[in-house]
Amino acid sequence: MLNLPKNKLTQMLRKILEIRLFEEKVFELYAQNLVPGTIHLYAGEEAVAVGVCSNLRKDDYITSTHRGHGHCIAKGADLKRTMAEILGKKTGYCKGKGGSMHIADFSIGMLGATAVVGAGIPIAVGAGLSIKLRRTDQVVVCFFGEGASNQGTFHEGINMASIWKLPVIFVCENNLYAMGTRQSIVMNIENIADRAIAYGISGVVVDGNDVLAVYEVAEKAVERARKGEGPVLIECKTYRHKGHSRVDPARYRPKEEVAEWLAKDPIKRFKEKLIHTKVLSEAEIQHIEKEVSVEIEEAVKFAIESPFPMPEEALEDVYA
Ligand SMILES: Cc1ncc(C[n+]2csc(CCOP(=O)(O)OP(=O)(O)O)c2C)c(N)n1
Repeated sequence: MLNLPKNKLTQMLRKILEIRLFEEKVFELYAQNLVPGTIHLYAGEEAVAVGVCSNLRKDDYITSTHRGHGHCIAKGADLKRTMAEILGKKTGYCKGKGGSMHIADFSIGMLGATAVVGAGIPIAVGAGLSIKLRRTDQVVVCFFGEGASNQGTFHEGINMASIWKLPVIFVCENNLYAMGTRQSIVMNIENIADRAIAYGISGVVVDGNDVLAVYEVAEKAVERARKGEGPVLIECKTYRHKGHSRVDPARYRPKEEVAEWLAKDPIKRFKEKLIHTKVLSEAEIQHIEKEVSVEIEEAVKFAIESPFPMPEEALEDVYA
């Protein structure tokens, strides 16, 4: 896998760091009361967004969830406009009216994040149908959690994508918990990927904390979808470092389990692999980290200095 060119691997490292450092900053800003509403952090799951999106073109699409910062950044979102949206500012992607959970930007193929669990799935299937009717070779990636895979939208969406052979890659981020509910309490299966069998498509389980493993599996799925061979369900086994949302201390998780997963941190593993295989030196990695930190500071400054939307703009851009 490390036969990927150095610039590609460096780009992947930069993205994974952007997501982590961006969210650490959002976490701080929340504590300073600068973030309206709540936030759902993605820390610990970055290898999924980066491994998958590193296979996508700008004109490919993604749909996302309430935990969407990582997906947006991995798909090429501008850090300044993303930060401004999270802070509810007019310069944000949705003019500050969407906030953390509803970032969309069609120009980079980001069809939208949604707070309604499972709601991105039919949107992705619709985009897949549009690609098929327009006869382009774009693909759609649909990110969702294992909790969402219990929703009707998952079952109907995946069935339609299968019968019509739509270019949709279903990516389940299985972080073991839906809010405080452990998967084993609500599902009699261990692998969400097994659900693919019921719809006649292939299902693959991958280590979601290994960005290169995710890249490899996604590469094959994207290739198949581009050729018109239909959807694939990829289940990425991963873990969120924090609670469900910013207000959840996550006391329902055993300490040993948390420690075990923190040791499998996707960023630590990727850095170690790059150093071990001499793709990048420790100094080179530190340099990239510094550059990313500066970029994030600039995004924070931009967002803080941007104005809030005016109350009279509340009904603009509303479609019903
Ligand atoms: C339709 C719907 N039902 C319930 C909720 C409340 N809710 C928000 S996030 C969440 C858990 C989602 O779990 P999962 O799909 O596994 O994603 P994760 O948070 O683990 O990334 C729930 C139940 C919601 N937002 N929408």
